[in-house]
Amino acid sequence: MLHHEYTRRQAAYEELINCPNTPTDFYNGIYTRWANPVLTRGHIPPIWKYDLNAQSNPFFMERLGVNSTFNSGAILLNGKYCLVARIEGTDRKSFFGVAESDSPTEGFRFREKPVILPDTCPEETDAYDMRLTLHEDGWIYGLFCSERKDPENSSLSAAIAACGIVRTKDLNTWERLPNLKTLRSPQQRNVLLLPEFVNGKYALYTRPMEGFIDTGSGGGIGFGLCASMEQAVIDEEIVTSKRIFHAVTEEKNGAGTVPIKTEKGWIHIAHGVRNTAAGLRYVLYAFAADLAEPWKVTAEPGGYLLAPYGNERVGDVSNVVFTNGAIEDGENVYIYYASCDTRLHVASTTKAQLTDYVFNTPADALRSADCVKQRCALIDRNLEFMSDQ
Ligand code: M1P
Repeated sequence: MLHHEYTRRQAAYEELINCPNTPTDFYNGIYTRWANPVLTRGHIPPIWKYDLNAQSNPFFMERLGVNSTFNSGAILLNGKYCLVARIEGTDRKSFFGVAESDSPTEGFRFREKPVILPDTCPEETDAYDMRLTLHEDGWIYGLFCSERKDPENSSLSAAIAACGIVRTKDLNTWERLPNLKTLRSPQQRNVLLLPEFVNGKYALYTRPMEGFIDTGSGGGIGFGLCASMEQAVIDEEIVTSKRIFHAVTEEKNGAGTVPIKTEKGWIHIAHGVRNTAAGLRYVLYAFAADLAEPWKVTAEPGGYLLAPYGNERVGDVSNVVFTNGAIEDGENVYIYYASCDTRLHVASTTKAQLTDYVFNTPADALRSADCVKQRCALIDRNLEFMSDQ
């Protein structure tokens, strides 16, 4: 017999999914923040967690709990806004689920079952943070972090991060390809594929790392070319957006959304990390890369684009915002960002706003004295302008 509690749980789930979203009054002129998260653990269908049978589950317990739904790849497919979310079970293992909606800001519902990736990598313990690229070769590629125990290190928490690669046409059937090999970097996370060939090759943004958490001598976001995605090998990685002392990227940074193509360049929304007395603080920042030579940064505004705000500050890994997916729909851009490795939000903007932000926001002046000069120059221009009115 179906457990009577199921009806209540299912009704609460439907109510959450059908809850309309509204823009908040947060203002910076760059993007609109939306009030409700687009994905939370409440968006997981009850059938994924409970045994519905009253006989085998008399207390209607969660048999396979879900802790969080966050860092999502994003793509517009057949008119649907699709998110390939990182879902973390209460057992700490992450897996992927496709949630889709007719709207970019609300109504996301997971497909019937989680994503089943071909299990070709027996040493892989965890898989997370997929970045989806609709490439001009016709495939949708998913690049994600494939994590395993470091067999050479006796510490129980020593892990190795590599870039796993899958491809699909429909987000239902997935082909697994061999992991990316970067000949000069022992570990990789936050790798993404540009949608277009560069010099006839696949172009990837990487994040050279010496350790699992610390990037060590890795100077920032890397860029490399490879001839094939079926045996993806990158020999040389050029550092693009660099880590900078006393900037939002001082501790580390990493590519985020698939770059947004504009007339003036590829616009990246990446993450930057700094250390604080309260631990690492993750924010989003933006930069532009040259269209023809996408390893060259052509503009990088100072400071962050988006930082944890209000309730976004608190969660499993507090003081973190992170993105690995945005959707372009004509002129509109929807940035899906997670807070505190716990839930997923959306911010909406336009290509024109992002272009203006990236190319007309002053670069980091790097020193307090110069930052004060920068700000006084703005005030002086405003005073002069207002006196002319
Ligand atoms: O916990 C914050 C983020 O930490 C990692 O990002 P990075 O490799 O830049 O440190 C990732 O594990 C990411 O999933 C997570 O959100």
